[in-house]
Amino acid sequence: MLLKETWRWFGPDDPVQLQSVLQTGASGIVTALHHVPAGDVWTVEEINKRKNIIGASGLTWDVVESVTVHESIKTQTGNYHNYIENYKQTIINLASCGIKIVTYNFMPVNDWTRTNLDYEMADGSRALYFNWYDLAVFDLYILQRKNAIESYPEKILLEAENRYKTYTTTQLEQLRDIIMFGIPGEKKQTLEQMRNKLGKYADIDRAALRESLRFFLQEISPVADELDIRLAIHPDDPPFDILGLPRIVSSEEDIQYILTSVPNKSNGICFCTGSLGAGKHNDLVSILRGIGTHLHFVHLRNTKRDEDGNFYEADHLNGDTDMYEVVKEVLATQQLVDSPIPFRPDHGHQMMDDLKKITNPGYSCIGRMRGLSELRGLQIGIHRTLYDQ
Ligand code: DNO
Repeated sequence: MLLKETWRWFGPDDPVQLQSVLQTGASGIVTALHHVPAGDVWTVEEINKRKNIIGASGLTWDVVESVTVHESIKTQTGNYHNYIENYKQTIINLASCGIKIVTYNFMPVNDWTRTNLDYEMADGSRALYFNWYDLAVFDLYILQRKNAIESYPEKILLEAENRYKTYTTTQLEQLRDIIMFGIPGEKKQTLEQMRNKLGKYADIDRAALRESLRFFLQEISPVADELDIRLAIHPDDPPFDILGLPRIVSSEEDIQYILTSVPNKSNGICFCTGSLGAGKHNDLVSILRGIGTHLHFVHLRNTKRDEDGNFYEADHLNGDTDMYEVVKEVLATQQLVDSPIPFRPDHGHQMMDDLKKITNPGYSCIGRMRGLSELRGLQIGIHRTLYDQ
C-alpha cells in the first residue's frame, strides 16, 4: 500500500486554490480552522463548512494541522483544565465529521522559527533559512530578553553585535517580523505578548514541560482512542532550544519518552523530516524505527546545515537527509497498517512565476509541486521494487 499524497491548504484565503491542488495530483487536504482563536472549541458547524468547501472541489479533508495547544496547557497555569476540556470537545467534533488525524505541537511561545524567508538559492529560487547570529540579534537587541546573553557562545555574541551595528532600522523590523511570522491566517503576536509569554516560562524547565505534555496526553488520548482519532505531535522546528525555552520534541529520546509515557494507540507522531533533520544529533531512520506504527502523518522536506548549525531548506531530494532511506522506511511502516498514512511535501522553494506572487512562506505552489512530484516518483519506485511484485 502506498502513502496518501496530501497538500497543506490554509483555507479560502490561501493564494493557492483548491483547483490548483487538484492539478498537483494530491488527493487529500491538510488544513485547520485558523480563524478560530487558540483554545476555543471548533464547532461541528464550522468544521462542516470547511469540509464542504474542500469536498466540492473533489478533494477530501484528511488531516488537521493543527489544533493549537493553548499556552496555559503548556505552562499548567490559569484555566488550563478548561482548555483541555475544549480540546477534547474539538476532537470529538472533528471525529463526528469524519476527520480523524489531528496534528499539534508543543513548542513554547513561538511555532516554527526562521530568520530569512527569501534566502536566494543558486538557481534563483528562494528558500527559508535559519541563522544563529540573526536569532541572537533578535533575542539580544530587539526582544531584549532577560539573561539572553547566557544562551549564546562568545562567537555568536560578537557576530550578533557586529550585525546589529550594521543593520538598518528596516532590516531589524524585517527580522522581527520574520521570526514572529507564525502561521498564515492566525493572529500575529506582538513583542510585548511574546515577552509576557516568555515570562511564564521562567520556572519551567525541560522536566516541567515534559510533565505538562504527559498530563495533556494522558487526558486526551483515551478520548482519541474511543473516537479512532490519530494524534500526531509535530517536532520542534528547529529541533533545539531557542530563546531560552526548553524544547521537548527534538530528538529520538524525546519521541520515545512521548510514546512510552502515554502508550495509548492514538498517541502518535507527525514525522517531519525538515524539522528533525535540521538537528545533527538526529538519525531519521532510527527515529522512524522507534516510532513504528505510531507514525500518523509525514512531512517530507530537506535541509542543508553548515558547520555552525545554520541551515536552509534544500530541494526535497537533495539535502542532509537521505530521502530515499526515509521514504523506504516510511513505506516499510505503511505495509504494517491498514489505511494509507498521509504525507505532504512540506514547504518548497518560491520559484518561476511564484516569485512574482505574494505567497505564504514555504507554501507557494510550484516549489511544493516539484517536491511532490519528486517524492511521488521516489515512493512509486521503491514500492514497485519492494512490495508490488
Ligand atoms: C511550518 C509547519 C508548522 C507546523 C506546526 C504543527 O511550516 O511545519 O507550522 O504546521 O508546527 O503544529
